[in-house]
Amino acid sequence: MTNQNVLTLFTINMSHYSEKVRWLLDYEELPYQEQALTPFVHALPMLIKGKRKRTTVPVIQQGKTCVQDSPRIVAWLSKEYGPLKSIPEELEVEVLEVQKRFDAIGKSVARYLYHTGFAHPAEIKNIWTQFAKPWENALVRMCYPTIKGLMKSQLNINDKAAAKAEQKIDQEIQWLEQRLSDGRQYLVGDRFTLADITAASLLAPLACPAQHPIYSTEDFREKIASSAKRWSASPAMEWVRNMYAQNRGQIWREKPRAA
Ligand SMILES: N[C@@H](CCC(=O)N[C@@H](CS)C(=O)NCC(=O)O)C(=O)O
Repeated sequence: MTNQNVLTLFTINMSHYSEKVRWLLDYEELPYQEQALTPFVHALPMLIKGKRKRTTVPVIQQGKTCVQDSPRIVAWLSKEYGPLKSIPEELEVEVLEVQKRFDAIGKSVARYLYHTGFAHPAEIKNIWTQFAKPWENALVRMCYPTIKGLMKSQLNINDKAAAKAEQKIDQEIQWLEQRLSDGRQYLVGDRFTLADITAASLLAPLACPAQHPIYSTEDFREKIASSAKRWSASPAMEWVRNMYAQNRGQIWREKPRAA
């Protein structure tokens, strides 16, 4: 790959949508460099790169091209590097439907986890600043109450909304278990696809698979995701952990660079 062709993936370490695209790139064996951003500090660069009035990660960049939003990134990768083995042509419609379904619960998962997670500021600050430069580290720790307030209003984190998020997650877990009830291993067809990558990565912060560098830590499991223990022995969460054990491979063979 020439410099112009290098793929750069902008992520946040705790972000499950980032994990979805990271997993896809790893599975498709598309070489990329990951740049890990510090929450809050990420907003302006992502707003500028994304050009969509949004501040979200993941964003993928190749030369002057930047694509924001995970399903748009999937479509762009399919166009540039397709056909992708995770989206077999004959299963494409169904695979993309399942992608849409699980993309739609990402916000509920984040809302639900931050609702309990914010009771553990030391752990949240440590995770947020894993890749921070010294000035970012100081800024995020100093502004934590403000950042927390902004996130609470932006993500609508309150008791009522968290209870609704719990119901929504519960419904999707039931859908997943119903889908797997005939003994199938994969969500669409008889092979591993983007449908499995999306479902497993969007549910990973609840299932806390051992392979994930953030969700597997004791601080994350015991503090941030403590409320998700209610599902932890469910067949759906076991399926997520199996997908990780069997199909994820090593995450961060190369540590991301701080952006
Ligand atoms: N629809 C987007 C959602 C991405 C998203 O919500 N990302 C979260 C992290 S998991 C984020 O960037 N939050 C910070 C922000 O909105 O500025 C996608 O699929 O990429």
